[in-house]
Amino acid sequence: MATIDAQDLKQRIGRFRVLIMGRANAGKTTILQKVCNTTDQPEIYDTNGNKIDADIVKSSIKRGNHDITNEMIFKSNPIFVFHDSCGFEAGSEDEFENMKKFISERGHATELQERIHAI
Ligand SMILES: Nc1nc2c(ncn2[C@@H]2O[C@H](COP(=O)(O)OP(=O)(O)OP(=O)(O)O)[C@@H](O)[C@H]2O)c(=O)[nH]1
Ligand SMILES: [Mg+2]
Repeated sequence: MATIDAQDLKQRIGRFRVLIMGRANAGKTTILQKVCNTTDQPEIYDTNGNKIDADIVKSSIKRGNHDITNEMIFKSNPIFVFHDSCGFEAGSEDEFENMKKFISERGHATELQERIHAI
């Protein structure tokens, strides 16, 4: 069996992109903090790389406008890029459709950097 050197893979991929899904308050952010070995809150960026005020995101989650395309990054470990999907349990069809669209687009993205590597 061929082995892939983790360092080579890291070089090729550049950023390892992960989608995390789970109901509100499930412990998603906590798991991501553990993965990145940090207790920091993540920084959030839109698809154009513009930083988003975390308070704005929080209030928009409450309004149900959470954007799956936003990127969450922990400063201590910027190789991991996280996408947070939440809100299906509230019965939001839109959230669910957005998630499916996101996965089908990013699962096949030709740019390795854009592609989702794990869910
Ligand atoms: N007992 C216990 N509590 C946990 C565990 N993981 C997280 N928590 C707690 O559960 C609460 C929610 O954790 P978060 O990581 O913020 O959950 P989340 O899924 O990101 O929440 P939202 O972003 O609001 O949907 C926090 O108070 C955590 O400290 C766990 O494994 N066991
Ligand atoms: Mg969270």
